[in-house]
Amino acid sequence: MKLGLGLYRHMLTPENFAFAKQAGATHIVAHLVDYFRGGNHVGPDDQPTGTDWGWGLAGDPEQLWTLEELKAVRSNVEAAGLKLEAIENFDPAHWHDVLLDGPKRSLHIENVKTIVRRMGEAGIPIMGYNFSIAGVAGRTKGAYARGSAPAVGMEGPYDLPMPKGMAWNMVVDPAALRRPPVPEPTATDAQLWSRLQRFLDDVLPVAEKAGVRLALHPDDPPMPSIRGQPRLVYQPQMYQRVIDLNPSPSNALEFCVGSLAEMTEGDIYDVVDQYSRQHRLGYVHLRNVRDKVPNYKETFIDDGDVDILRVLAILQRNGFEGVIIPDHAPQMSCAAPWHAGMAYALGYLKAGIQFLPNR
Ligand SMILES: [Mn+2]
Repeated sequence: MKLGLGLYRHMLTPENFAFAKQAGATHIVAHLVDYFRGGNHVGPDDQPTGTDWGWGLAGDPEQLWTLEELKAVRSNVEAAGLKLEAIENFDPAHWHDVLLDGPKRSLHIENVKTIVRRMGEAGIPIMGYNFSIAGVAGRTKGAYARGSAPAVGMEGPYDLPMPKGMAWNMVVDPAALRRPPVPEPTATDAQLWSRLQRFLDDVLPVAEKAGVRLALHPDDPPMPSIRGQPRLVYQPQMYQRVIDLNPSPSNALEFCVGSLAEMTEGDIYDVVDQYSRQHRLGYVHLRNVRDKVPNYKETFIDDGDVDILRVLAILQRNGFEGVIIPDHAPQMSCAAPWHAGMAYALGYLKAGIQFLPNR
């Protein structure tokens, strides 16, 4: 098992790579989408939270990530003595009509295939993604964690209809901001699953050939619906359905223990055992949480409902050899709140991994 750190786009700097290395990480998971452009957030270094217009503006629909750009991220990571394990999340500007089944679907499927091919050529083995119409919406921020540390959580459902012009909690049509919101029609559960099935069937052959695994994140937050739109994986057993949709070895999971623990059904240790036994984990988000949707709160890694050391032991027993990253951490009171929170989580995980038997 290997330890990694996830970095947002604006954090992909030599200083942060050195920080990861110093904290004992060997791998990086890089976000290339700028979640903070034109949005209203508490602070640029924390998790994006945003407003009813989501996190802000999606990227340039005409400009896919280039091979040179992907190679540069990899070589910058390697220059710091680390490995680039994954890119996390497609830009909604590049694939929103795959999620919405809109008029640009064919073009957007080609966009995804192009990005996956380029990742293969750049030697980046995993693409983490979240197949969600409304995205990571409806979370609140407060002094929820130990010692009143700022953390993310949920304080009830979020049912305000999603307006047209948004996808995946970002604005994909900036003109929508200048007109009264018109609700995006509600998809059914069956439509959402059929969109995923078509996506996997279209893209997985390309991914296999490129040597890239697509790793699906469960819903964050895992509610049956957000903003009037259905969710895909909001109970643990729904992850099995994703695996069973397509037997390709490139059909993998971005296994988020925190989101899985926020779900109202299932025992988290059984869930970790069930999926790690099938060897379908791309990489693991490992964070702790207290309570369940719609009222859960993110916590320090040693302080929630989940025995993280027990999770590590199950992953080890089932032969998981991939990367775990802290995912999110509460902010700590000091000059570098995000970095302190991550250093704390990385140190805890590092010790946990070192303490495992037969490592
Ligand atoms: Mn996660």
